[in-house]
Amino acid sequence: EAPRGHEIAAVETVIVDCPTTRRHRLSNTEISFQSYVIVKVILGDGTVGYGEAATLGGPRWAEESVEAIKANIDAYIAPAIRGRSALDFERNALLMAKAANRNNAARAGVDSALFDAAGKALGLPASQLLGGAVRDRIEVLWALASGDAEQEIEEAKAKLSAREHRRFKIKLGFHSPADDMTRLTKIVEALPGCEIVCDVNQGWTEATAIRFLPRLAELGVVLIEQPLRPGLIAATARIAARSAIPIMIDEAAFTGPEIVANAIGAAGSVYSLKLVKSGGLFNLKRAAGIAQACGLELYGGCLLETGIGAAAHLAVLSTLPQVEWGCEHFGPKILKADLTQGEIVFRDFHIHCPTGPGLGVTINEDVLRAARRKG
Ligand code: MUC
Ligand code: MG
Repeated sequence: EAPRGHEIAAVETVIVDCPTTRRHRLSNTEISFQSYVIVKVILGDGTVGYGEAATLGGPRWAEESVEAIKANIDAYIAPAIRGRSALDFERNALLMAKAANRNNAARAGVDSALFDAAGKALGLPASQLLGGAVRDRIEVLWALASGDAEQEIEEAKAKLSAREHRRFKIKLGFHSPADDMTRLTKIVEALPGCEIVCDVNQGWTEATAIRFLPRLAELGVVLIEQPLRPGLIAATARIAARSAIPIMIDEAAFTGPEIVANAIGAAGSVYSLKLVKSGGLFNLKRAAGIAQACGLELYGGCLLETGIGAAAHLAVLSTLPQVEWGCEHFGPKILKADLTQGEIVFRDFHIHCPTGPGLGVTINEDVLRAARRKG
C-alpha cells in the first residue's frame, strides 16, 4: 500500500492547441499551432504535478496523436497507477508499459507529471531524483523552418543579437533539394560564425543524399539529422561513410535495441534524446547510457514542447555525464504564449535549468485555459 499522502489520487488529461509565432515546416508536415496533452496528477495530500505529451502535426512525426494519447491515458495508463505511490518510479513505469504498449509520448507525459508531483511533495527538484544535476545550463539552438530564407535570416539575426541562440537548425526536405541548397546558401552566408545543423526528417533518398551532402560540407554544416527513412540502416551507413559531416539519428531509434542496431550498423554517430521516443524520464536516461556505450555522442532533441516538457527533459539532461551537442529546447519560445510562468531562462545562448521542486515550473492557468480544446 502507498504511504499516505504520496498515493496517486487522480490523473487528469486535457488537450491544448497552442499557436506558434510562425508557420513551422518539416519535410512531412507543417504546423501553425502545437497540440499537447497536459497531464495533471493529484496526490493524496493534495500535491499537484504537471506533465506533457507532445506531438507534431497529428500522428505524423510519430504514430501518436493527442486524441489517441488522451484516450489511452484515460482508459489504460491512469487506471494502472491510480492508488500507487508516486515515489515508486520504476514500478509505475513498468505498470504503464504493461498497460500500454509503445505509446511513448503518453507514458512520458504521465511520468513527467509523477516526477513533478513527487518532487514537489518532497521539496526536491526532479533532477535530484534522477541522480542529481552535474550542469545547470545547456547550449540551446533555434530552428529555422518557415522555408523563406529572408524571413529565416531576419529571425536568426534577432536571436543572435538577443544573445539567445548562435547555433541554428535548418529544416530541409519540404523544398526540392536544389531549392533547399539555394535557401541554405543564403542563410549560411548571412550568418558567418554560426554553427548550422540540418534536419531532413527522412525527406531524402540515398541517391539525393549522395548528390547533396558534398554541398552541405562545402557550406560548413556541422551535423545532419535523419536524412533517410527509419529502417534504412545500410543505406544510411553508406552515406555516413562518405559524409564529411556526422549524421544524427532521430526518428530511426526510439528504443534501446533500435539505438544499438543503428550504432552497430554505423548509421550515425550522434543520438537525439527525446521523451516522446523513450517513454519516461528514467528510460530517457537509459537511452543516453545505451547510446553512449555504443560510442554515440548525445544531443537533447525536442518536439517543440512547452516549458513543462522542456523542464522534464532538462531534469534528465542536467544529470547526464555528457551532452556533447547541447539541446534544442526552444519550444517555449516558439509558442505565442508558453504554459509556464517563465522559470526557464534563455540567456547567453544557453537554456538554464529551473531549480525549484519537481520540474521547477508553475503553470500559467490563464494560458492553459485559453489553449484548452473546446468541444
Ligand atoms: C525533429 O524532428 O527534430 C524538433 C525541432 C524541430 O524543429 O522539429 C522537431 C522534430
Ligand atoms: Mg529531427
